[in-house]
Amino acid sequence: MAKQLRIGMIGYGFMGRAHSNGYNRVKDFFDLEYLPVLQAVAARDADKAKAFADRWGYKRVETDWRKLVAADDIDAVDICTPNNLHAEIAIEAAKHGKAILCEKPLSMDAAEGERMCEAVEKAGVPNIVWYNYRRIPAVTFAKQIIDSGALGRVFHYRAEFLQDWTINADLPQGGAALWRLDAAAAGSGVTGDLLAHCIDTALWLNGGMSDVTAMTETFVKERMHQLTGKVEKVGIDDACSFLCHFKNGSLGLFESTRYARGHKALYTFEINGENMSLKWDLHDLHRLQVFDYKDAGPMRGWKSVHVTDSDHPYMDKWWVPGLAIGYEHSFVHQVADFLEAYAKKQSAHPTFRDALETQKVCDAVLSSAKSHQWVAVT
Ligand code: NAI
Ligand code: SOE
Repeated sequence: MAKQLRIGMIGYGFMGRAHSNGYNRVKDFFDLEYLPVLQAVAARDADKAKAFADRWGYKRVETDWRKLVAADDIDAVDICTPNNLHAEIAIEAAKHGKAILCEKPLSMDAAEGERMCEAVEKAGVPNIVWYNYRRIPAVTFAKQIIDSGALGRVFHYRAEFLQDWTINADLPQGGAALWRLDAAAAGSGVTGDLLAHCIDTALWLNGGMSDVTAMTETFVKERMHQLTGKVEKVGIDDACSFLCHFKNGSLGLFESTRYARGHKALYTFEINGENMSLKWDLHDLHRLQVFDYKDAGPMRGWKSVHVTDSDHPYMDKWWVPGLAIGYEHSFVHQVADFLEAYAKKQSAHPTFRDALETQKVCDAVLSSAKSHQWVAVT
C-alpha cells in the first residue's frame, strides 16, 4: 500500500488543470512509494472551486489560501496562482512545514526569490518549481547526450519562444486571464513568462551565464485595465531579445515575443558543439534533431531521432516503442520525480535555489534592456 502525499492546490486555472491531471495519472504509470491524494483546492470563488474539485477529485475546498496552507490534512502545497502571489504563499507554506511545488517563474524578481529560498531551506521542506519542459523525453535525452560529453566544446546556444496572442491593441490588461499583461501581477512580460523557460533549460543543459545584453519593447503602450476600468500604462515587455556569455565560453542568443503573428507557442532551442549539434522544437516535441560529426562520408546529415523507445527517458513507463506522448506528460513526469525524491526526504530539480538562477538572469536581462549596457549575472 503506497503512502499518501496530500496535496493542497491554490488556483484552478490552466496550471491547476495540468497539475491535477499529472497527480491523477501518475499512479497509473509509475511505481512509487508515495502517491498524491487530491485533498483540497483553494480559490476565492467557492462555487467555481467546488465545480473544479468535483471534476478533478479534490475532497474539499477552501476560499482562503491561508487556511489551506495551515491545514493539518495537507502535506504539500501546489502554487498555481499568478506570479505576484508565489512568494507570500510559499513563505507561509514553508512556515507550516509543507512541501512546496511552485509554478514558474519562481518570483517577481531575484530578491523575492532569495527570500523564498531562505524560507524553504530554513524549514527544510522539499521544494520544486514547475519548469516542466525539462521533462519532455526529448529534452531530457538532450541533457543525457550533453552530459556524456558527446558534443565536445560548446560554441553556441540559441533559443526562442514565440507567441502572437497580444497583438490586438484593444485587449485589456489585468484581472482574470489577462493578468500576464499587468506588471503588478506578472512582474515582467515575456522575460519572466516565456524566456524564463528558455533560460531554465539553457542553464540546465549548458551551465551558468556570466553576463547579458538585452533589448525589450512594449509595442502597445496603454491598455484598459480590467480591475480599475481605466486606460493605464503597460508596464510589461511585449518582446525581449538578449545575447549572453555562458561560463563554459559559449555564446547565447535568445528571443521571445507575443507579436510573432502565426506563432502560438514556438519554443525551440539549438546547441552547437565541436562534435555534435542538437535541435529541439516544442511543436514536434518527441523528436530530437542530431548532427553527429562522426557520421563522416556522403551519408552525413541531420538525424531526426523519434524519442519514443523504451531506452529513452521516461518512455518505458508509457506505450510500446514508436508511440508518442505529449505536453501533459511532462507534468506527470515532474510529479513522479518529485514523489521519488520526497520518499528520500529530498527535493527534485529544479529546486527553488535552481530556479533563483533563472530569476537572476531575468533581472540582468531587464536591467540591461533599461541601461543599454552589458550586465553581469550575479
Ligand atoms: P490562470 O489565470 O489560468 O489561473 C490562475 C488561478 O489563480 C485562477 O484560478 C485564479 O482564480 C487563481 N487566483 C488568483 N488570485 C488568487 C488568490 N488570491 N487566491 C487564490 N487563487 C487565486 O493562470 P495559469 O495560466 O494557470 O498560471 C498560473 C501560474 O502558472 C503562473 O505563475 C504562470 O506563470 C504559471 N504557468 C506555467 C506554465 C508552465 O508551462 N509551467 C504554463 C502556464 C502558466
Ligand atoms: C503564456 O501563454 C504561457 O501559458 C506561459 O505562461 C507558459 O509558461 C508557457 O509554457 C506557455 O505559454
